[in-house]
Amino acid sequence: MMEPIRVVVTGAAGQIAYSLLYIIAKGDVFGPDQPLILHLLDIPPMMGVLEGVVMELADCAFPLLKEVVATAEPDVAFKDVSSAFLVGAMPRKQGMERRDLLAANVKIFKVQGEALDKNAKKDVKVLVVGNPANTNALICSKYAPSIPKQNFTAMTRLDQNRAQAQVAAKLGVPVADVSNVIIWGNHSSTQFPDASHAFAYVNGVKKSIPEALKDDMWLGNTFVESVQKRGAAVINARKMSSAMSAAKAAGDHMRNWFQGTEVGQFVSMGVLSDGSYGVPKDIVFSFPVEIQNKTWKIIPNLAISDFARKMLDTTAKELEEERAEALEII
Ligand code: NAX
Repeated sequence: MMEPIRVVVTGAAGQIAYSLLYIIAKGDVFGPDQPLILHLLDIPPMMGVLEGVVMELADCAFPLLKEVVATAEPDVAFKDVSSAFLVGAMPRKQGMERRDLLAANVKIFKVQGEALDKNAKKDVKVLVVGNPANTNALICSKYAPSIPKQNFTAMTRLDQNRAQAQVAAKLGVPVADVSNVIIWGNHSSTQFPDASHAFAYVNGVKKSIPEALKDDMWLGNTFVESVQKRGAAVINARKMSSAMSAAKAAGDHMRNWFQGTEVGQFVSMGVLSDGSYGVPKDIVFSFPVEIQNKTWKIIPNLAISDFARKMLDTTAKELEEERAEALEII
């Protein structure tokens, strides 16, 4: 039997965590043989709700789940963890300015960065889901100097999954037959969903997406906009933000990080920019990556059209502005 690993989920009493904890505890992320100790962090007023979540986890009788630690103390929550899902964040309230939201979250991710630095394993893999996810990940890493910067990532996998589903629907093929759709940039409405390097199996034949679609207008207009606005569409319909799909995406992101990507497959992750594709350094930007031995690598040398260049520059500029605001607040 393998030794259990400790995994923390923050915002553990919230709606994304409610679906995510199930996926993790069932073994879908770290594998069917990896025992787990789950650490659940939320804020003091949510401890009653969290107790209910702990009861439900017990009632699921997951064979892999060895222990659950529920707490409002970051130092307890991050102790010896190998993997961290940072889902908890301050939600936008009515009348709240974007800057107020950023200010509240920058403070949360500063505290959590410090707690990770002090308590977590040095090879901890951190996924930030809570918004603004890219900038929160950057701030978190800055306050955890003893942990490699590459270990801090932000989630754009939900956007990737949404984009892949939309391409599959347009082509009339199963979603599993579409690969390598890319999300570039920020997890915000400036993100650039890009299917120009993606491919699909259509009637058993591998085709590039632009070739299979024969409709450049759709890829450059409707597709980009509908992926950018998908979150808002879900809120309109459900009166709540995406939760089940966000949890599934967080699980996909961490599973690929721990277990690798398939040969020729790339996935999108917000990672610290090294200047690839002319993107400024020192922002957490979503790039296509491949992963082996728990190490991601940006896919090099993809052709960037003039249209793509413009889109990359716009989303990078937004991230630079967010970084400037965040650093000013701190
Ligand atoms: P909920 O409001 O249901 O849950 C958030 C939970 O976080 C609450 O229980 C709250 O008490 C807790 N929390 C707040 N501050 C905390 C702190 N300092 N430490 C620990 N816990 C804290 O939100 P939910 O729908 O679960 O969404 C969580 C976050 O994910 C939001 O910031 C949301 O904007 C973001 N999302 C990010 C996505 C992405 O693709 N990156 C997509 C889905 C989602 O919108």
